[in-house]
Amino acid sequence: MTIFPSYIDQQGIARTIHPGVRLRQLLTKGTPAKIMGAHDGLSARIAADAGFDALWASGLCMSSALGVRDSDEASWTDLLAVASRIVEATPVPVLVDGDTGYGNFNTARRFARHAERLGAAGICLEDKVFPKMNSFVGNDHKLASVPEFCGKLRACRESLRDPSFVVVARTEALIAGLDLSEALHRAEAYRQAGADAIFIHSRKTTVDEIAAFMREWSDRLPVVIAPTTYYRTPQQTYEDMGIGGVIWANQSMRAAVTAMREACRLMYAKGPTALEDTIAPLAEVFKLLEYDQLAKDEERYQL
Ligand code: SPV
Ligand code: MG
Repeated sequence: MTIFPSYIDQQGIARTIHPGVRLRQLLTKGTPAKIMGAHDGLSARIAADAGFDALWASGLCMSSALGVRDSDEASWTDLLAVASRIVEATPVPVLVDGDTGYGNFNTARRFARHAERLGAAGICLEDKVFPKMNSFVGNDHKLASVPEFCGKLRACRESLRDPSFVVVARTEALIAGLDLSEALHRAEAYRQAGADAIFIHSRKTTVDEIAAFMREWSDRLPVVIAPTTYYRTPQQTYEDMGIGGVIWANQSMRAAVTAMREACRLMYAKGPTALEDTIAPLAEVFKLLEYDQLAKDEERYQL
């Protein structure tokens, strides 16, 4: 993985022109990057405020926020509109979930170019066939052929203008019930096709198959994971395994579902007094969205 030029400021923060450069640094810094799922501008702000290194514009969570299923029901323009709000909300680099690339190499590369233009740090494409289904739903996860998916990756790489824009190749081999050797074979083919990092996905409740993958993979390219089902794994384990980034893909959206459901239940049953003390005061919302900065800017610019 190539690191592009940048400088480190006095706080030790890498300042770069393109967010792709920052994401590359995060994935190669030696401790796993902490990457939080976001589904809109507000969840992006909250995650960045909490200190996360990067954001995952999650297909599942953006679809859920749009009220549709994570099975390519939302169009890619729908999803990129949301991703652009996520990018705009914070200075933190955003990795956009590109699902399968919405068809063939041609739709995938248009998606990649649009994501690049809206200021994302990178995209992640997965080796399933369109339309895909969320990896945790059912057992019918058909994979694209290796040559077909490599063609998609090469088409993206060759149509992107910014060489620092990150292309993550995600293999769903383990999700599809295939074995470790197939996952490794695919990851190596995707590396040779120009991927900058590999996302190895698993829905086991332990980290074992990821650990087995990492032992064989070594450090050929940075690896990202999403421990949705094996969340109990101690954080140190990921570092010991040499993981580049841990994506907490959907916890924020699920937290929002629980909170909104409970608020609606209480409002309906008892009225607003039942929850006023437990919900964020408007002052907190205004602080989060920097209303005070707008007031200062008005003094400066609204003459
Ligand atoms: C997503 O967040 O949309 C993902 C990760 O692709 S997962 O839902 O874990 O498959
Ligand atoms: Mg997804």
